[in-house]
Amino acid sequence: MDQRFGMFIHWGPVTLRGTEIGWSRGHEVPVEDYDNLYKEFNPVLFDADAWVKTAKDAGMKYLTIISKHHDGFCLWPTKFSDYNIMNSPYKKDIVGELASSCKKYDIKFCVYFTVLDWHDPNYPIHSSSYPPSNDLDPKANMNKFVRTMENELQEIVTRYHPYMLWFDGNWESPWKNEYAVDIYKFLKRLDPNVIINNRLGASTEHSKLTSKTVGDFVTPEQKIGELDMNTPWETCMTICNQWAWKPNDTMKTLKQCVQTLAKTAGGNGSLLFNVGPMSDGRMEVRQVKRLKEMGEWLKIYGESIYGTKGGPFKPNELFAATRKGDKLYIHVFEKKSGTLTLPAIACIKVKQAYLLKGDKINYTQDAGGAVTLQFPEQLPDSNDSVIVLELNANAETIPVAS
Ligand code: JFZ
Repeated sequence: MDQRFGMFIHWGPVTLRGTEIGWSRGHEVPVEDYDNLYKEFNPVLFDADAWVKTAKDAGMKYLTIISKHHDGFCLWPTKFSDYNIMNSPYKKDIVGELASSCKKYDIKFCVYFTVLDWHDPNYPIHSSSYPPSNDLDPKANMNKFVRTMENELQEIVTRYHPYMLWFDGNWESPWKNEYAVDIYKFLKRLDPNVIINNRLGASTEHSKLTSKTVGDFVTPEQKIGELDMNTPWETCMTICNQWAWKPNDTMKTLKQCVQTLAKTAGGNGSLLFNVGPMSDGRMEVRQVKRLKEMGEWLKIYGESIYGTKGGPFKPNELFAATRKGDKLYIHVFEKKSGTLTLPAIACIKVKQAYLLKGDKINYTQDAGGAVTLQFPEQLPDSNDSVIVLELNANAETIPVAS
């Protein structure tokens, strides 16, 4: 949770069409066509170091690559399915090369793995849809399917030593919670330190912890999680709209990107920010540039993000708060008026206030503990200017303001 910011990568032969990974199979792209794209997949410009360097320069601390998405194609050389990268013209271990580059650049390497697999004949559902199809193939064999899944996961864990496993595709009826409980135990036996997300147990609820959750943290998708000091959470969100590359997809502005990160940290969560590289192996120049701009912001303001806790105030459109030691960081998104009054922090005194890496800020604190900050004429950063409040007590133990 201290890392706060990671790169999600959705990629595969489907980028030759520019439609959504998995979901476009049998819709925008006919199944016959989709399932043969791997024969043309030859991303000769793929450079693992370049991708990892892009993550590093963005200020990201970890990276999660899909190893297999719902279309069943494996980006690593697996012994347990022929539908893998070694049978494409490219024939290089994408997952392995990224694992090595991450080691080189000190980025934590993590792996996404889908449960449901519409391509595997042993999995009973063969078509992409939500709500899921009710058409269950009687020739499918879930026991065999689960065995293959275990074998593939064993390869991934023992070969690439992922820091974290990010499961997905746990919402269809053939998947049972018993399978998930077994696989969770199996994985923790293989590597007691591996962290596992909450999309392994059979469920359609990803944002909240439930009594049946199998996994270590929750995963709100395409929305920022709510302030929560108890349950670890990681929001996954796309830099554009589609998970896999789409030509001319609308890209988020720098303001949206920076404020998303600040609101996530302000809610005590992490942000897994998704990039979809192109079919030739490169990431889009405009996306790399945008990520770099986030990195530039983090170079100045990183101390208010990494290793902080969120709260004690709920993030909103005007501001978010993070905290570490005796410091409270107020992320100011918008200057609606000349001042900002924060919810009261009872029994705690603000000793001084200043712009992070900048000048003093005038403020008052009333008898109830509410602080009013006086904004300068011009805030230094139009996306998020951070004001530091130094307290006479530990900021991390302040109860969350209701
Ligand atoms: C899932 C994947 O399907 C998606 O392609 C991407 O990998 C994302 C990170 O995770 O997203 C979902 C999950 C559930 C539904 C739709 C998309 N759903 O229940 O409709």
